Amino acid sequence: MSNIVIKGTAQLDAMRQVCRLAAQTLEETAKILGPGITTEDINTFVHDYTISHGAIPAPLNYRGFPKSVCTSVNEVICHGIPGPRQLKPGDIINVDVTSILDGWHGDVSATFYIGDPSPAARHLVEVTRTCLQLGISEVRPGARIGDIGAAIQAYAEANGCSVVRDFVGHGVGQAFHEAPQIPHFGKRGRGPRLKEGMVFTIEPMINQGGWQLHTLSDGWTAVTSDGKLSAQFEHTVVVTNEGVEILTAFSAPLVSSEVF
Ligand code: HM4
Ligand code: CO
Repeated sequence: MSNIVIKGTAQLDAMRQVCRLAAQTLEETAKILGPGITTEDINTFVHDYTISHGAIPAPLNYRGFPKSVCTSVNEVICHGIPGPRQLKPGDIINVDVTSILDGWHGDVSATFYIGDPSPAARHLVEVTRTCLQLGISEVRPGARIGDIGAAIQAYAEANGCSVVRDFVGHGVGQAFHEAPQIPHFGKRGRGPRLKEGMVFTIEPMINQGGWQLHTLSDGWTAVTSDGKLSAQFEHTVVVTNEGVEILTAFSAPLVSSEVF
């Protein structure tokens, strides 16, 4: 857990393949979202799409997680468990896909609108999307891990939002979660230096209200303590000699199939 694995050419080719599949899975999932569908429907789609492409859904049975995808609605910050909850107009939902292909993991998530969002929900989701972009923009050889969190925290707080402290981005490769940890808050110039070949997620969870959370009795579902909305976007990235390559990049709009 404390050893940062540097990926070479062959490993990066494997990571590109699984990350492309994870991004495709999320892009196809976006097309089934809408009022009336349940988070269980999303789980079924992600599970079947993953298996039919020769991959394995990483969340299933990971440390006892019971489903193949995380679905986090409204005040749920992350690790929402799919079930009978029906989506309704005005909801926001993060869908977090992690695929395993040939033993390599690709991790990506996005927050989607169901129907027309309230102005406050739209503000939160757009701030969160920009936070991910600003974090990614810090990535280059020689930069420090703290630079990523500092950029994200500054933008979130300047826009009246807060940054979740309890969950961080992480190295990813032959394990789902590897070193290093990537906090989405912190101070510029602090932490380990980034090196070419490091692969990790950046996945800011941004709240409308306070950053405090609690976990439901299912042992997984993390919710805001004040009941206000939370949003999240995530990419898997690699440090290149040029700067950064987004391995889970999309060709389609990230936020909503209905609004954009
Ligand atoms: S478990 N998603 N995510 N997420 N875990 C099932 C679906 C899951 C996580 C997770 C974000 C950051 C860190 C982690 C983690 C250990 C400590 C066991 C390596 O579990 O770091 O797990
Ligand atoms: Co997670």
